[in-house]
Amino acid sequence: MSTQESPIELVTAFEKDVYEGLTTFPKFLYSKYIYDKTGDELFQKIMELPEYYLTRAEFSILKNNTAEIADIFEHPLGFDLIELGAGDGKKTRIILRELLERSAAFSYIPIDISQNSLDELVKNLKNEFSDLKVLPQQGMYFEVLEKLSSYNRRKKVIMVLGSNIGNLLHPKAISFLKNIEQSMSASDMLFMGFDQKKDPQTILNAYNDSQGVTADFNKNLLYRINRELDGNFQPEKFTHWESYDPETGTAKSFLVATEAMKVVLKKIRLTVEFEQWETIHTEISQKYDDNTVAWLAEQAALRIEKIFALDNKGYKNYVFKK
Ligand code: AVI
Repeated sequence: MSTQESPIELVTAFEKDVYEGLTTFPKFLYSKYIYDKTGDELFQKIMELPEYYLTRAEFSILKNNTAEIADIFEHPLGFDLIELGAGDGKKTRIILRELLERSAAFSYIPIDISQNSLDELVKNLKNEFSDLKVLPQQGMYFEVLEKLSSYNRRKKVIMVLGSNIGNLLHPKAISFLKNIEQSMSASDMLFMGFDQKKDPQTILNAYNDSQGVTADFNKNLLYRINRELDGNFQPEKFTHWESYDPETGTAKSFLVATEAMKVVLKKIRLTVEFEQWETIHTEISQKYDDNTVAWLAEQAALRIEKIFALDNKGYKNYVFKK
């Protein structure tokens, strides 16, 4: 149950989405809103956790196949390496170093919604690689991709690491891939990481770590609503809950109200009522197998050209062309 005391105009996308999510049954919030400054920092911590195998698995794949990946990326007329959701670029550095050592003609174009993370990334890269041409682009993936495709520049290699696509339900993942496909020409390629189905317990542990960092990350949604929408959520009254369905490969995160309560979001004049054990669904982290990735690719008119994997890592990087 929720009430809005008097109509108020919802201005930002955050306000609209929070309003919609908390007035719908069952309640939900979009995981993209976890990533403010605090959320970014918590995600950095997650990537260091012993249980969060994804980052290390992808790092090993890039490390063990660096030369072959660089061969696939390179083009005699040069190319643009465009990374969507660049983050801290820790894994990308492996490829950048190899390309620079080969004196490959390329520019690195990291795209991120957060100007802060871009500034930080560029500063660090400039320190480490003085010869690297970095052309950061702040914005939403799709807008920036559209802009880049209209330049009609040289070969584009689009990179999406970290199984970021897994935070999208299949229909949205397909639109994401379709959008990328539309920005590609025949010589362009897409290099993307997909976390794979594996022992269900390993997946549950990765999203419910023993130090509670993932719980804090999930609850950052409530802290952010408190900060930005003048809310009075008591995050300690919510439990972080993870589920994994080994049939569909979908890991789901929830925040569960441990008691009945009323929460007021003053800025959007909304009162939200929770019953005891009512849920807010906050995130999906989809796990894949080759058939599912092939199906997604087909839906987006892409074809798989090559798969990079390491034994027992349960993670794969795919090269797609159109
Ligand atoms: C960014 N994304 C791919 C992470 C994932 O694995 O779904 C976000 C995350 N959520 C909880 N832990 C990490």
